[in-house]
Amino acid sequence: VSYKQKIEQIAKDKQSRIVLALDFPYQRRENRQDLLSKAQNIIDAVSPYICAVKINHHLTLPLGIFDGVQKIITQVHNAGLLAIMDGKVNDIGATNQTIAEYYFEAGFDALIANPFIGWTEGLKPLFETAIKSQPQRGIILLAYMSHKGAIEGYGQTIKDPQTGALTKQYLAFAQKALAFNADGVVVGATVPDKINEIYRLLNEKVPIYSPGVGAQGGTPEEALKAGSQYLIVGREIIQAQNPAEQAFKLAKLKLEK
Ligand code: OMP
Repeated sequence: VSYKQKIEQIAKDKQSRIVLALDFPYQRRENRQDLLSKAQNIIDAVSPYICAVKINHHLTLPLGIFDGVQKIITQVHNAGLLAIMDGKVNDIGATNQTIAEYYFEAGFDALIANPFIGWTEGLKPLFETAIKSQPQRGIILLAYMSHKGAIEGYGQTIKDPQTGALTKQYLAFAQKALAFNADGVVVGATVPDKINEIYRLLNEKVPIYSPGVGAQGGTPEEALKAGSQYLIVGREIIQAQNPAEQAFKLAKLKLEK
């Protein structure tokens, strides 16, 4: 069973397409021990209303992946959820492979990567590492990021090296995600028009994950209407008065679509 099929099943069973971005602000050395218990408490509170937890450098740097983070992954799995590592992997293939081997050994089910590196000697060894892992792991590719500066890279007009035709960088990335059989693409909730363009191109063969709801100004309703299948949400849940209630509300939106 692929990662893409697993998360689809969990989303259906739990009736939630919310991926919790388990991000906390910088903590001074003397306060870092609290990070682990804070993370564990949030997962305990919101796990009934989410389908996966996305971990970023916010936790891997201070806690280490084989110490604190592995405990979090175990908790995530015990709650029947999947764990995504937001590594935005972006290096030569041999390095990407080593990065992936460590993350997968720690228990992550999927890894986010940057398609700007290209296939040969870039993404290919990463996809191969994911596919041959036991169980098979997923690779999610960025297609259009949620921040304003994304237009400078993902928003560029490019000339297709094969056909010579002009196209948008993000559409070329979406096309590649299809060709590589990626497990998902990330498109910012802040750019619903681009979500929709990409959605029409992908035709539900590759699901769209959208971060940028709330704190970054995107609205969940617009992202979902445009075609996002999963919402990646951090501060809007973590910094809410009642994170569980907030996660529940966001999960319900999709069902009302
Ligand atoms: P909040 O803005 O707090 O909801 O967090 C969003 C999370 O999604 C953070 O972990 C970001 O690093 C991540 N993210 C984006 O915000 N924008 C992107 O374009 C891509 C990602 C990502 O790859 O998850």
